[in-house]
Amino acid sequence: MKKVLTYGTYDLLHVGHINILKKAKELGDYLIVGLSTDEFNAIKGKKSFYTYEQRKTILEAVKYVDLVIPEKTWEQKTDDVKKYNIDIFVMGDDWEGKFDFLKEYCEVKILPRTPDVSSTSARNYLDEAYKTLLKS
Ligand code: C2G
Repeated sequence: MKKVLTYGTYDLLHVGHINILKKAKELGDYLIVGLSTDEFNAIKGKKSFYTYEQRKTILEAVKYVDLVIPEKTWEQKTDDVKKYNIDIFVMGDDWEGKFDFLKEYCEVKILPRTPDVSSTSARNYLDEAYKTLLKS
């Protein structure tokens, strides 16, 4: 069984997330997603719209995802690769080169991001729509 691992915040799930999860799963047989906890997001300088538990529930409903584990630190990736016997580590190309140290333990595959979609833009749209609603 070929096991694949990827990480992310996966807030406000959108087609860019689905595309990379689909492609990651197609590279193997079993996909594990390291989902950033709310505390780790704070370290990343991110504040997600949905809580970790909500994002986990949503992610677990995606047919490409086999297991969701918490991503609590930058440093856990090597341990996770070993612990779960990972064959392929996958990330979008905004992370190109950042995790090459994992090449010692598994294949590192960088995939192109889906253009013109992001949780940030969705969040901004929601914020603006809500402000407009409040004014009306
Ligand atoms: N992604 C994508 N296309 C987009 C947006 C995101 O392919 N339009 C990919 C990213 O490249 C990443 C994954 O979807 O591989 C999750 O993206 P985020 O939730 O934004 O994750 P990020 O904040 O980049 O956290 O340790 C790694 C970090 O936890 C990654």
